Amino acid sequence: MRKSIIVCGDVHFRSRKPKKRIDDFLTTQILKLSQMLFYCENNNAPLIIAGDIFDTAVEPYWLCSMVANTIMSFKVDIFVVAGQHDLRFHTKGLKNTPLGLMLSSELMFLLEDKPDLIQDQVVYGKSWEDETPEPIEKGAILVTHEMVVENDKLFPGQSSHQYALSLLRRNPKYKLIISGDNHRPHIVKRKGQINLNCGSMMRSSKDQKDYKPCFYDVDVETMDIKKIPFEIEPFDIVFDLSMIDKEEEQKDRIDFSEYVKSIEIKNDNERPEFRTILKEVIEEAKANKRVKSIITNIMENIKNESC
Ligand SMILES: [Mn+2]
Repeated sequence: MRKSIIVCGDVHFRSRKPKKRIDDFLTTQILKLSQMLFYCENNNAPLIIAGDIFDTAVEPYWLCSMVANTIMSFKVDIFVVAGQHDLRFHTKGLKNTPLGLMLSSELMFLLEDKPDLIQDQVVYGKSWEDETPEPIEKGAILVTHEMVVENDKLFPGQSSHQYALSLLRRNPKYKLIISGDNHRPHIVKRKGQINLNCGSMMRSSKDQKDYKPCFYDVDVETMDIKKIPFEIEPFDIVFDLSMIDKEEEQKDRIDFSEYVKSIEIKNDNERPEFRTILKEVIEEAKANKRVKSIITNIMENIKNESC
């Protein structure tokens, strides 16, 4: 019989639905959790979540209760590491957080640098910004919450990431590294090692239009990985596309209202000099040379006339 662990990442349980989602987001989240737990129970397998179980450390009690009730309706062990979203102000310690509550009530178990034996496998955990535990023997499993990318950075200028291949190369004693944080999934293999990055459970923005969220069934003996798609509605059923279209239209227009709001004027003495504001706006808007020279000329003319 297949001996497996069921794996997912970045669940992000949240009480407030993302902008533009028009479905019953709460029910959708609970249904997905139920789908996974149902699968685990039927396959007699534990669930491992690679961090960011809750979206914020201030999710309300009623959301925690719904999650707890769902977990209690199944007989499944859940092992987790903490992501930065699980922490209060992204600082260490789970006291006074929804995840802390799940752990103290033993609805979830925290994987740490002292290994757990799960399905006869030695499993270590590395929560966000923890040190990578060094396994005693080869062939261990690591569950980690850190930014691992397959090939490309997620956005230009991203620096706090690492590449899947180099992560595997640097940690040869792990046969499987399950990672969360990067919401884009990948499976990267290297000389008998695997990095499984699970991706997010929910679609929360228009960038995920073609994204099909999944969880994974990993056979711990053969390392065969089965991808199990979450049951989802088509994108245009759960997202307000008209709002997205409008946003696309406005994409190239730069909105300075936030910047203007940020210039709080209490009295005339504190009013920033007009030239300073103009200069900052030009910088923000990345104005081209022609625009810059027109503005400079006008400013020169104003200066000359006022002299
Ligand atoms: Mn996340």
